[in-house]
Amino acid sequence: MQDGLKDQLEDLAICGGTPAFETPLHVGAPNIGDRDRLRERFDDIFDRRCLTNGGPYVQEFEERVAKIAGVPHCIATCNGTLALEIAIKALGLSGEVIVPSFTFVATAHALQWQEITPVFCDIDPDTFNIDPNRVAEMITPRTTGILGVHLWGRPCNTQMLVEVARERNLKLLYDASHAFGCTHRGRAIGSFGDAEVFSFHATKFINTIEGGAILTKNDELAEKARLMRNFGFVTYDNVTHVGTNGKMNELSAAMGLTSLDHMPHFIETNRANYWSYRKGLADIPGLSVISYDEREECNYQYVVVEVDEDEAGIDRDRIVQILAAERVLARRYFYPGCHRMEPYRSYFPHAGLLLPVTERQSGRIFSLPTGTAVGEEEIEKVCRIVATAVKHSDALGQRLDKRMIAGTTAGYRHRVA
Ligand code: T4K
Repeated sequence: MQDGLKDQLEDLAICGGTPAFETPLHVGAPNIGDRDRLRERFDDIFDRRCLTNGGPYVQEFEERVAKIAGVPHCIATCNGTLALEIAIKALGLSGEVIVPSFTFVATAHALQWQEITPVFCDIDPDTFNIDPNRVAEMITPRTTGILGVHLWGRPCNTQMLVEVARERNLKLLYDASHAFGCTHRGRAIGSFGDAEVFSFHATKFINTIEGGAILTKNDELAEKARLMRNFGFVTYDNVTHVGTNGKMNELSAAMGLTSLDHMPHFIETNRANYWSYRKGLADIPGLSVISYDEREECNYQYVVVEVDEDEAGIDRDRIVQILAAERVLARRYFYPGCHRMEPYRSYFPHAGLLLPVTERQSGRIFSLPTGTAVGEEEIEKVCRIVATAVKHSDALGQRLDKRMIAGTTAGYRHRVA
């Protein structure tokens, strides 16, 4: 290990070697912008004593996000899940809504929370997004909408989905949590369907610590969502809609504005990291990094690797386990699919039968750390670990007990160094 890169089986931490990293590398380590500028904004907020309830920073954040998404309305919220819940309510969804299972569980929960049944639809094996050819088969008389997810920032087949929605008179909502700053056919994500929702959680490339937003072109829908975000208050003593407290606060908006100031830099860093991984993993049999359409704008927020176990000689879970021992906390986003999580697993025990692609693909993918917290040097090390694991897959297979794998990443979850 002369160059600090691991080549031999014994170099690997899982086989007794020293872990490659002293401090864990996380998927989702937040990007922090210019701290001085952020402190200035914080001071300004405290000087003005306007901390929340539609202050000037939230308004500025909404204007800038709306402009990037190319829509007239942005309603900033305290997180992406609340944004989904409000959008679902404001659109009047009820009964059943068709949604992919291969997503973060918040997508399904936002429906179930309002006692709307998420009807899980399979994904397209190439895009990993909801398969529009399967959507029509899932429609029943109780269906009121489709909730697509632009997974990892890669767009859904919006053309086909809008056709189905129009034909069957369904609302079309997108969970665009991963897709801020991305385009599809040259048009900004945020501008498709009846409405779209972003997440600005700390783990997203533009973050407001916690935060989200609803984007729409529909004036009436925007007005409703805005009221619902603030308990339904029209004026001080007049409530016209059932509402919740979904407001973004001023400190979060200041964080968001400071993030936006650095947006080109964050994207460029993600893009450079993405290509370093592509290069570093290119010659490893059985491994491929999911691609982004270079003709479009992408945020490259997720570096996702697909493992073909037959070719690699090692499965996804073992690779994740080997990386965890090196303190590289790769994540299996979004294994095992919502239909295998509660309460959905109990409600629909046989859902997997209709989700063969989800079942297969969710066992093959993992995400690697990116963002401003990692650079070329770390990526080279990570790639070499993976290459060594694949090279010695036979020997490793005999040493590693698969039963140990399930808890591997969970054990590191809260050890954010
Ligand atoms: N729809 C989709 C498709 C989504 O992906 C999400 C959120 C939502 C809806 C809902 O949006 P929000 O309501 O969250 O705005 C994380 C995020 O919490 C979640 O926002 C995100 N998706 C999801 C993909 O990832 P977990 O449970 O995996 O989080 P956790 O605590 O394991 O953190 C992820 C990693 O980030 C850790 O390895 C440590 C690192 N980290 C995290 C935080 C918060 C840091 O280094 N520093 C930090 O401050 O869900």
